Amino acid sequence: MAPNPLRVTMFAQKKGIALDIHNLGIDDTRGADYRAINPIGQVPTLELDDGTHITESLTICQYLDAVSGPPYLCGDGLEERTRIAMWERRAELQLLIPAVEYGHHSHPIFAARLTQYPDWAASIADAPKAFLALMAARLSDQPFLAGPEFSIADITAYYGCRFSTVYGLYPAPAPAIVAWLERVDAA
Ligand SMILES: N[C@@H](CCC(=O)N[C@@H](CS)C(=O)NCC(=O)O)C(=O)O
Repeated sequence: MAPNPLRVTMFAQKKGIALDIHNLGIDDTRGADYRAINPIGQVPTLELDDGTHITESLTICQYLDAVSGPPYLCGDGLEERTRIAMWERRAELQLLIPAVEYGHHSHPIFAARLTQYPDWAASIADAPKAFLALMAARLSDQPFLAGPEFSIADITAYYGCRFSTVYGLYPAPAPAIVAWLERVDAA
């Protein structure tokens, strides 16, 4: 259900990589057992066959991309990698994080889990819509966020868009965004 594990799950699916997925409950990440694996207490974590743990969703995706074959969703070659990294970072900072943080600081489901600051939520409420407007303009003359190829930038933006909708920040998606969501689903 959480956006960062969903990013990794979609990335693996699109690459055709089978992961053995263990879903954790919302309180499991706070336990000592999980903290021994990821001291930050967040999901996702990738466990390799040799017991190595890799955390941070983007890092996990970059690892999966590097150890699997093409198409390389983090890019192939300097120009493509740089362009995709730029748009992925923009999508994370301008869209996914504001949408998720808005939810954390406004939705009742998180009230018992963290100290909510509604003013903070209100101050970032317009960011996702602004980035999605920029995206809609870009997507009117190219198929995917970073350019002609489907990439990790689309996956990050996809969940930013979905969670913006869930939290009521983007109730009426632009036609170019609706068409792009369908392209991402089909990629
Ligand atoms: N930078 C981390 C962020 C991970 C993150 O925020 N995970 C959330 C779920 S989407 C989480 O574990 N929240 C539980 C908590 O913070 O206690 C990543 O991309 O892997």
